[in-house]
Amino acid sequence: MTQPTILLTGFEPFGDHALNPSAQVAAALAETTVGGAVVRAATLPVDAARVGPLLHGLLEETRPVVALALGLAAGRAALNVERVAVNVRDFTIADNAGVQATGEPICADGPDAYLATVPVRALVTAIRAAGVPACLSNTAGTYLCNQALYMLAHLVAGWPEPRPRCGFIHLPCLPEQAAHQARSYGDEGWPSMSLATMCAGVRAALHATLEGVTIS
Ligand code: PCA
Repeated sequence: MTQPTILLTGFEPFGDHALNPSAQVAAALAETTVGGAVVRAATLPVDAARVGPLLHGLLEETRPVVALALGLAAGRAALNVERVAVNVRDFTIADNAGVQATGEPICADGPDAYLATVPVRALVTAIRAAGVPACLSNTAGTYLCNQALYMLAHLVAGWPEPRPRCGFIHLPCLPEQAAHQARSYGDEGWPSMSLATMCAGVRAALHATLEGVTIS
C-alpha cells in the first residue's frame, strides 16, 4: 500500500516582498507526516500563465487526498481560511512575469466560482484550538492566490470520487518582513506571526481536513 499524500504549496516572493512565508511553511512541513499522510511540498511562481499547468502536473504526480495552497496576505493578523475562489483575474500589481490582468476570467469555460472543499469552519476551529489565531475569509482576492484555489478546484472537478479536498489559507507576514517594511505600513508595520506558529496552524488545518477522509 502506498502512503497517501497531501499536496501543500506556497508561493515565491512577489511585489515589494523579499520573503514569502507561504513557501517557508510549505518547505518546513515537506516530507512530514500528518494523520498518516505524507506532505509533498512545492513552491509556485507568482506567474498567472504558469500556475495552472504547474498545479496540474503536481496533482497528477502526487494524486493527493488533500491539496492545500498557501499564500501571503500582508496586513492580516490571523490565518485566513478561504471559502471561495472566483473566476476573475484582476491584478493591482503585475505578476512576476510582468503580466497585469484586468478583469478577465481565469478559465473562459469555467464556472463563476468554486467553493473550497476542505471543511472551512472546522479548519478555523482546529487552528484556534492549536493556539493560533484564525478566521474564515470570504474573498481570496483576484490575484494569484485566488487563481490557485480556483485552478485546484477546477482541475479536480472532472476526477472520479473520491476527489482531493481542496483549500487555501492566507498567511500573515513574518516578523522579519514586518520589521523591514514598517515604514510602508504606518509606524507599527504589518501584523506578523512567527514561522513556527504558522506551521502549527497549518498542521492543525491539515489534521482537521483529514478527519472524515478515508485513507486506503
Ligand atoms: N499572495 C498573493 C499571490 C502570492 C501570494 O503569496 C495573493 O494573495 O494573491
